[in-house]
Amino acid sequence: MKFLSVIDSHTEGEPTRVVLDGVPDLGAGSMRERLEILRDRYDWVRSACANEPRGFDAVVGAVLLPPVDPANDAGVLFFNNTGYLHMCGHGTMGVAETLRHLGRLHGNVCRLETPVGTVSATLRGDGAITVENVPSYRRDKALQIEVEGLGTVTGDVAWGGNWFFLTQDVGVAVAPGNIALLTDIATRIRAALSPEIDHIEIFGPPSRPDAHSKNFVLCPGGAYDRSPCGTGTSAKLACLHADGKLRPGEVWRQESVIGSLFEGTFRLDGESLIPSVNGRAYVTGEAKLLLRDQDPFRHGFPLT
Ligand code: PYC
Repeated sequence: MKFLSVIDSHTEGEPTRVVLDGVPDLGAGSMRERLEILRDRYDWVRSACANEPRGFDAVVGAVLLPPVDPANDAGVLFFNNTGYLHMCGHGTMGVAETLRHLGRLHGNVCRLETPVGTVSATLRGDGAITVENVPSYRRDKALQIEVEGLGTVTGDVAWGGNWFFLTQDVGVAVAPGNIALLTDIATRIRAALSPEIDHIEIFGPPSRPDAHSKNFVLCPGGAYDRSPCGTGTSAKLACLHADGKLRPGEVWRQESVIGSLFEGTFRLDGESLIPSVNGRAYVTGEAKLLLRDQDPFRHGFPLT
């Protein structure tokens, strides 16, 4: 029987499952190299944690590893129900809160190596955590695509640690009652994009008086992000700056489809835009997942 020790948390409603123990040795290479080994040889770790019956489609997993640079606190590889993420904003907050819960942090700042660069998380008390993300930028402005059943949709393509297609142009309110419809629309938009962009972010007016905007984010595995999406908020900041609508240090409050909130801001480092995203993460459980050899679903079953 194999086992995986995990700690579950949520960040503004979006789950993170940190895998602490039970992952086979991934070597001592870069985070990209270790990600390839995890994907190519031990994908069962991902599937067992993120797929039913032990997980569900919204779960983002995070394998915690020793860092390459001992000055950093840990390395982390993020995954979901269908594959691997380059970075994850809400997941970084979940990892930081998990490390604090375990007493593994020495101060209130933790530095984590990801396959796309090192990020930091500053714990501010009461679950509030600010992530300083990788440099973010807009690649395409006002791209027009033809979407089946929708016609022409206009949006930007931006990098915030993952790739996003960002649009306001769908004619459906961003509201919990429309999640099935928004999922269908976002899935059609993704199908129309070539080359593929794996996250689709649809914006609308906020419901909360303290927010600037509300979003619906379709993740690669078909689940929607319950949080306002840390990498998606970073991509949005890059677009707002490129349009001259947000200056360094100004705060953008991004509401999620379920009504939770991230606060985003950025600094400029030469030509690079460095986003910071603030949200709240809470540990929800500690578990040892048991994967018995006789259990036909010990490695989960994909629904997509
Ligand atoms: O917070 O960056 C994020 C994220 C990506 C996918 C789900 N959450």
